[in-house]
Amino acid sequence: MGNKYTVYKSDISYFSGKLEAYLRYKEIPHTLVDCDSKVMQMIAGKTGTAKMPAIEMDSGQWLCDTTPMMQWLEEKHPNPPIYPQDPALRFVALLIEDYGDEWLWRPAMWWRWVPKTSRTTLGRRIAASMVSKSLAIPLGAYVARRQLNEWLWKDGVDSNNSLDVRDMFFRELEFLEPLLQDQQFMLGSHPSAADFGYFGSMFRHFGNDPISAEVMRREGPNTYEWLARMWNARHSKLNQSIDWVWPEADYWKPLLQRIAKDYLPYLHQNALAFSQGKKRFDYRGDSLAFIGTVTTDYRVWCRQELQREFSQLNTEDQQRLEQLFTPAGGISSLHQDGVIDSGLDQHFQLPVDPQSINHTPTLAQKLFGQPRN
Ligand SMILES: N[C@@H](CCC(=O)N[C@@H](CS)C(=O)NCC(=O)O)C(=O)O
Repeated sequence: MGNKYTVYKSDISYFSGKLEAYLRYKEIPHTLVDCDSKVMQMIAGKTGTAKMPAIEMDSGQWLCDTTPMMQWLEEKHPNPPIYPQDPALRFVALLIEDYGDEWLWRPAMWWRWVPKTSRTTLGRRIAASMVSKSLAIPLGAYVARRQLNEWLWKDGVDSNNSLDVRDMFFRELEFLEPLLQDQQFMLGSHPSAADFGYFGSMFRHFGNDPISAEVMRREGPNTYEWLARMWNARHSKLNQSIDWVWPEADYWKPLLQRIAKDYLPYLHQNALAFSQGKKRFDYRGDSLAFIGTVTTDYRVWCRQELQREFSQLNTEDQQRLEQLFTPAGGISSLHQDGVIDSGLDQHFQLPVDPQSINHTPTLAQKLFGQPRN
């Protein structure tokens, strides 16, 4: 009998690493297919977007975008759950997953594309896998330039904040080290959505790319060990009963603060810019500013999802969350200006039926891809 899921991925892709670790942990049978540019076009035709990872199912339906994908898969393969049963802790897990996915993207791009050794290596590797080995050198230079511009220089990173973006990685290691020295996984004895959210950047970027991997080995040995633990985690090898831990230990403070004072304000400012029809906006947070950063509809949807989750909690659980975050600056930015609709609810309804997709890529998309996560 064939496998039920065909996973289109790349071994240097942030979100492919996240999804693959999830499937491995849950021991969900799947077949892996490496993406090249033809496969990417095929995915775009089936799902509407040239993005990986994507899953094709025997039914002919597709799954895309790792956060909704994992929620969908959890319904089909519920044991063991990656979302804690405690509704307030489930919210924390989802919030951290989102933070890992979206907030760590920028420093991951910095460490891959700014240091020259990394830029050259990764540019060639992508060009070779996407197009052809014989074109790796010239095309690699083009790929590197595209990534540098698209994700950094044209997205709010400049000479004023470039080193702050670099240092976001160090701040993460400072937070993760005591936590991962203390426990096996971020929220306790088993991997949760929070671990998978962090895994994308940590495994396929920071722990993989030539310069940042060395930094991690030196400055973040517990994090380095956790990467291997996550990659090799199989639920059948772990204890049946799960011990989840409420994130109140002192070492959580830096992350809770960044979420309260940087990430949630970013989501709010992005959503506000979206509602005003602005293609770019000046993000100003507690420790960072991104002037002229690109407004993304996907992150408006992420915020809407978090608001939806929060609104479904009972008053007591909402209060527990408010109390957890109060010393870190509070979560009022999650609620500020209410729900701003991304209009993407329908788009993220899974599974995707390719019959319903009418994808006609522009010439620019055909030539240069579709860079937006
Ligand atoms: N929100 C999506 C993001 C997927 C994504 O951004 N994938 C990147 C690779 S890690 C991609 O395919 N980018 C295509 C491009 O840059 O053209 C998810 O969670 O899967």
